[in-house]
Amino acid sequence: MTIRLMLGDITTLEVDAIVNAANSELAPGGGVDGAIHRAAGVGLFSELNARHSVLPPGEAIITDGYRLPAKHVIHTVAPMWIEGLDNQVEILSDCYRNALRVAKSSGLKSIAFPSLGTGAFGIPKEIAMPTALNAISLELQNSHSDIEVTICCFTQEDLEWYESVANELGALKEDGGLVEVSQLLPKCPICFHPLKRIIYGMPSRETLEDQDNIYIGGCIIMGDDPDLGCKNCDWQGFIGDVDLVEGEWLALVVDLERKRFVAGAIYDAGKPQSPLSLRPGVAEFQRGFTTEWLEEQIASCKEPSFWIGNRFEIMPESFEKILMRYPRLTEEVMEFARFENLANMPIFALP
Ligand code: AR6
Repeated sequence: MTIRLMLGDITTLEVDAIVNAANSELAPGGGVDGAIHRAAGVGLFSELNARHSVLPPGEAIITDGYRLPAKHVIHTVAPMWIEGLDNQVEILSDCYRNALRVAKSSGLKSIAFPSLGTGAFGIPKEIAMPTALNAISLELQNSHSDIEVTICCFTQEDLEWYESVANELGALKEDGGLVEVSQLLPKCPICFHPLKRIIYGMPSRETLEDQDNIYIGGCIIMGDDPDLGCKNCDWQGFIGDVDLVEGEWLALVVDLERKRFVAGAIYDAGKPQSPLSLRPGVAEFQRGFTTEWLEEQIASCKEPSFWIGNRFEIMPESFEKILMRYPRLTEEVMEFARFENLANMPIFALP
């Protein structure tokens, strides 16, 4: 499985879909968005305009390609870069992942991406380029997709960024232009087999779809339960060992329609030796939770959504901001937050 890197104008590519770095209003903008609208013609504008809807960052929709050589355009919105916000890489990953999912569910065989978020939205290239390669490779692996993926760079500098990231990981093929996906996936530190996430609790049907090799863990998460496993040599590890997720986090389920929290938990990522139940103040928060209870809470939500973040950010005055930043429940967040660790938290209204 490979990702093709090329230099060029994405509007000229004859692929099943090109991806647009759109804005949430789906209004024609500058950059690649402007170029796509100009090349596609007014039909694209009319189709988007008729939707009367906002596209939240990270999500993706498909339209016709109109006068473009590409059959379709998949529109996604990257996060606008704000130094210091901690979920932007996650949202940018969602853009790539959801665009690939839309392509797959539409039966497409080839897709070309621009460097989402690196123009007007200002995501630094040292963050955006590895995120793109990482998100695409994980999604291709997890969905066992054989879709042909191209990353179309508008400048030589961008192309060199991708090449150097892939090269560092030993993933750039010698003749150039092709990145070997298997080299980009996280590897077992013992036998170098690609690692699998261990999912605990209640994975959704979609999470499991096509993922024959994923580990399903037990019901209760303790501080020393592993996050990652190697099927090949039975090594088990923690996300903190492998990437940057470490420290104390708080996960909340929010009923967006009724504007209230329905469940929450504090958990410790990447610190196997410190079970949360032993910490003052945390045991109470965890007391009395069961999976059934949580299922009931979620079922009672008209519009459940999820918030996850550093627990020190949780201040009443920041709730509105939080909801703007995390307005959706993604599979990754569900996995990451691990539902069964949620506590029987008192219900309280948003300010
Ligand atoms: N082909 C391939 N890549 C291109 C092309 C092209 N024809 N034109 C530009 N790029 P940007 P963003 C590259 O700003 O950062 C718009 O106004 C460009 O060099 O298009 O996600 C939208 O409406 C850069 O590497 O997207 C939004 O409001 C990359 O495309 C906002 O900009 C992305 O740059 C989105 O900002």
